[in-house]
Amino acid sequence: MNRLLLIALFALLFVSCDSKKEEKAKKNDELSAHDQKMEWWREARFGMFIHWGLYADPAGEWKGERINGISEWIMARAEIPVKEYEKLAENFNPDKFDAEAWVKLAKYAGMKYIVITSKHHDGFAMFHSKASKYNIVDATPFDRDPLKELADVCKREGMRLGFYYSQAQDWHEPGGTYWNIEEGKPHWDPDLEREPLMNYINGKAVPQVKEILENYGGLDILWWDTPRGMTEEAANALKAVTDDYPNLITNNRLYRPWPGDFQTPEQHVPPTGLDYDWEVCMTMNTSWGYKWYDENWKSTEELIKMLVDIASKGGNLLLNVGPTATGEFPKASVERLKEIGHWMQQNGKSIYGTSASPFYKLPWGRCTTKKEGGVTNLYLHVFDWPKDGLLKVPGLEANVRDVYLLSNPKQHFAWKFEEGDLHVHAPSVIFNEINTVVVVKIRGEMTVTSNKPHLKEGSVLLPADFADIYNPGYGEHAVLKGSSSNSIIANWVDARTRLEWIFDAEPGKYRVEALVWSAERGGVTVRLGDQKIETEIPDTGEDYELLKLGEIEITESGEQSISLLPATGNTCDKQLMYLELVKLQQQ
Ligand code: FHN
Repeated sequence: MNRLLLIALFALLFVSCDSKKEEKAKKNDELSAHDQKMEWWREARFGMFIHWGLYADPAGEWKGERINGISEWIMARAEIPVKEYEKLAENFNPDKFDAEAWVKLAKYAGMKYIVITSKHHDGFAMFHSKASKYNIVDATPFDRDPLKELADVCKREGMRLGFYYSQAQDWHEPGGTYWNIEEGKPHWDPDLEREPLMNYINGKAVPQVKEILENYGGLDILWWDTPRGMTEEAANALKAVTDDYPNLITNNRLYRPWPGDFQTPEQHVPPTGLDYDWEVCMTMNTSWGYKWYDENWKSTEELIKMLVDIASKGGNLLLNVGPTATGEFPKASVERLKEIGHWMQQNGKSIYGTSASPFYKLPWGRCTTKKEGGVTNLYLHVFDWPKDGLLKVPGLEANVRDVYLLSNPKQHFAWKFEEGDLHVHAPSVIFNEINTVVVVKIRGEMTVTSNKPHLKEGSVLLPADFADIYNPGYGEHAVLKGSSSNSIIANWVDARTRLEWIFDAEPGKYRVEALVWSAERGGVTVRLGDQKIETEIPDTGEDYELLKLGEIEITESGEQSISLLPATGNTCDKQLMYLELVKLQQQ
């Protein structure tokens, strides 16, 4: 190649690199320091929580007895004296621990960060600590620092890393708090002579937090937990340590009045998201720590839909794994992570760096969005592929340039606008049984008319597919069955399950009606603010019937929420009802 041409090409390359750098610097200047710090975290959307400690050894069973509840709480639940629990360390030898395998699996699953318990409420440090001998290197035969190994692999693999640290509860220390300290109850171990909280904070918590921040290559997240019995003085002592790390992201659990960098809904997804950065932490079965007999696993389908649901509301998912005492992930977790990974490999683009859905609800699934230059991608997550061949995107006005399958961009779909909705022609092939992602490419601005239920011609219609279903963390789950216009809530067999609808309405009295099919399975409660109506549900015979549930009053105009739950005393030992619609009729 001619020398002059080569020089010109180099010059061009430098100019374009420089202008890229300038562009980035300009972008950074525009972002606040906080936004800059949060940028990778907001982009990530999906992380792995790891609860690993001595409790993995008893794994939910103590002296031959199965102990109820989450396994990492076994010391408190079984009221194990400190000296007795300490003995677990003598045999703790997780020689199958392989940091590389953990990180690689998290990476394959599409997770962009890992948060691991460095010390849980039992007070045992899973890292080498000079501040307390009660740690994995000094107190067990294992003689390795697994968190150091994990930190090294994370650095190498480009995986962000955070440590969980239980700053208030420490059941092992005389000054640490415990679960019922705020009710003035004594620690269950009478031999643990109590000391002031600040002894523990200054003697163990502050030095250990300094250790984890200094010795593990620069953590990205510090995940505080359960601020029970926490004082402002104690919180300030810990905050003084983290203040030296401006890029460290912390959650809202250091001290109740302090917001931290993100909120932490636990074991549930907020129905319409939150207006502050947020991360749902969620177990795959019902325990955070390994519990050998907990077989209550959420399915891969549930987990993928949960991740998508959260992303569509603008949040992150921190999905938990509880490794065994040998240092391995349970088989059921591995299977699920691989299956999630399989979906993420093809569809991850519709999750990372996306923003919340512009739609209120989509009967067939969810939506996430991403703006790139003048183009907006709408990622339509189709959980229920339409059987009638038509995927309707309600209330969209936009300059649509293309509609295609994310996992195979060569697969284009025909589309047209009709009566204010975008109609995408959906062939009868179901591309992905769990969730097919269809991309709608839009040039320029778009507008969306909200489809939130509202008062229209004297009534508000609340269809089954607009309900948020609040199932308990474990047990049978109520589900939405059917698709589009004729969905129903089915399998409502748990008395703790609640349905909730959000809608807009004007002040006035309303008759509450429900279109249901039932065989006299007890009563339901309707709740709106402080108002509560309980009604018996009769046998509706062969067909669905519109039943009157009672009357409520709305006193202010704007957004409202109404819930339906089993009535007091209804144990739901049989399916309560099939529900198609709730209707509020203005009186
Ligand atoms: O008590 C802990 C529990 O063991 C677990 O660590 C969870 C994870 O968010 N946090 C506390 C309960 O909120």
